[in-house]
Amino acid sequence: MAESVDVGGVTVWPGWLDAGAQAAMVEDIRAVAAAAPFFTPETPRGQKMSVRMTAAGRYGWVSDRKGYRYEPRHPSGVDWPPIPASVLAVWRAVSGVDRDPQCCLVNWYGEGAKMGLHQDRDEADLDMPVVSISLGDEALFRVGGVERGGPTRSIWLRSGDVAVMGGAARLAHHGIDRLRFGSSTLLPRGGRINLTLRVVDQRPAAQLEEACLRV
Ligand code: MD3
Ligand code: FE
Repeated sequence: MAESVDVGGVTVWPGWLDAGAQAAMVEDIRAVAAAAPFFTPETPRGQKMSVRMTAAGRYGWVSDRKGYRYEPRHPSGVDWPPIPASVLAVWRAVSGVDRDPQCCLVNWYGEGAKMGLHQDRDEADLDMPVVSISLGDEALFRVGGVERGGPTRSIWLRSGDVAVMGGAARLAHHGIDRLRFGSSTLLPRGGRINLTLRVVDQRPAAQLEEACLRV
């Protein structure tokens, strides 16, 4: 495996997945989307986001006029499908923690889609990292500090890259400025899929006690 790169406290592993593993993961995501179709989230103010979303795992992240939150079901009422084994394997290899993710958020970027600078802070245990997997077209990723308005750094994320946001970077502002649409042939009609893996809940009390007794 190649060396990792540090971008403002985010650890990026360029080319973590080879072409075959990327293609297999896309097939796994197609199956997720067949069970839990992509939808277009709206901000609480009623603005449509340019990214389409779905999820796998115990929880999915949804946003609509009621606000944004984790939900145990897809807007259609079905359970989210399980997180594919190929995706779980990446988390287990890079997260450095003993819990499995409870949400695999699937973001689908078409031509012109972007994601504004934001923090991910809807999860209860911020000691748990977020792991991101990029598939398809290259995307200009920007990361800043915990405070809004500070300096930012940018890096192109490419298909197969894995990023780990832990420690101080967990609350860093970040976003996707733009895609190089059509830069990858992984998705036949172009675009980008980003998977973000998250632990949503606080660790169960029984596990907390166990952890305390061990020290
Ligand atoms: C840095 N997604 O879903 S992934 C998101 O490419 C999100 O779709 C972007 O931001 C995407 O919330 C960026 C990389 C990422 C994810 C979470 C982070 C970077 C992060 C949390 C803290 C700091
Ligand atoms: Fe985010």
